[in-house]
Amino acid sequence: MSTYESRLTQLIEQQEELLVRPNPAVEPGNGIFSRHQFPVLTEKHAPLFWSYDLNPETNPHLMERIGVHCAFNAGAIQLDGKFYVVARVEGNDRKSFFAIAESPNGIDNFRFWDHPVTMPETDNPDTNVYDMRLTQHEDGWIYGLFCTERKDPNAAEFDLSSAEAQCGIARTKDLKTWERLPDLKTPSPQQRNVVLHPEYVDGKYALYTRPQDGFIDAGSGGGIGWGLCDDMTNAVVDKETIIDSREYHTIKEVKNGQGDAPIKTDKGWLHIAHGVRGCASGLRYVIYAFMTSLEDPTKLTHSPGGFLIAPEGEELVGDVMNVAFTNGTITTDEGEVFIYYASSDTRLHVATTTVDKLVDYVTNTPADPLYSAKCVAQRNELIDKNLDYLANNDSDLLKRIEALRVK
Ligand code: M1P
Repeated sequence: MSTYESRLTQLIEQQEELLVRPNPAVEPGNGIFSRHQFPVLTEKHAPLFWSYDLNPETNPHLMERIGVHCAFNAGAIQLDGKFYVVARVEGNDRKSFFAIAESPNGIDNFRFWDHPVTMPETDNPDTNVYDMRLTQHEDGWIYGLFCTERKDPNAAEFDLSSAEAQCGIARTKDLKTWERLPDLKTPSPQQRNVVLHPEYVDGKYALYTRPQDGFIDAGSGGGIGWGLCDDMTNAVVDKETIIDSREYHTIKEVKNGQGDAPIKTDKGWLHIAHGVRGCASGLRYVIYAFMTSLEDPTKLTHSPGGFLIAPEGEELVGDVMNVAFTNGTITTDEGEVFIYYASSDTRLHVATTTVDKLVDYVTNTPADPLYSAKCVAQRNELIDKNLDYLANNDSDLLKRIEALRVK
């Protein structure tokens, strides 16, 4: 057998195994959501014909020609019962592009479509595009808002790193054909993590923004912003109001950003976002949740303390370490929630839960009291309530918990 034939057989077998592998929930978890055993998308999910020249005459060693490096931060949507993610796929050349993968159940069997998304450009070409948020708006369009990154036009001659991030906008009806619209204009020097609210507010489009002074630093940008705009074909936000602020010594002290569009629940708009803090090993990205009012979506009503999802195990390691990031969720008519989160800018995972559980989490988890002494008081309150409960109930399971205590 030639090198070409044996390598091709191996590659096909490995990919077949990967694509159909079941992805069971890891139980018991924390009761809020379930992690699943395997990532839902990796670079190894990319079709072989994306990276190899499959002609044995021109590629007898069956070498990769244009490598796919990773598949991560994905927007998500359910259409006609199928689960779709629009992943950020990155080539070995560091450039990201969007590619759609679909699954029958949202947790495994994801397969990429044959071609990545051909995203039209504006007059100002995008150097890099990533992190699409998909919103099915009540105007009938599916909008994809994403980061468009370009070289900073004011960078000094030999500064080849400074960049500018802005919000690119495209819309589609079928995820296949995309109409590119002008980039969003806001008062802020740069923008990333901009998300379209699914409903009109006061007859206008509403956007979650993330004002930032520089490409990395939020600077004077105070947190997750909110602004209204008249027209998505020429989107201008004149005024940004901060609805979820950064806070000293919290999981979101350096910056934060809206994940996907919020989930509408009976109790309010449920948001899943990311928060960033600094530490000796660099920036640490975690996922957190909050809720805003149905009547006034700029009003924060619940802000559970701490993170919802933090990177753990192999999630901690990748191109950009210590990152859990989300820009896609799917909520089914049955109230199941699929949170697509990526780890360390390398691979995509899913956490499954329900609207009921998330509402319970957001409304019953106490807010961060911001001081250690207050955190101890908060925990003591829970401990005392539990010990009192154990003392007054004597079912077998409670007795077993009681037996674990220091006597
Ligand atoms: O590298 C971690 C993340 O950094 C950025 O997020 P933020 O704008 O909050 O800093 C984005 O580039 C994101 O894609 C990336 O995962």
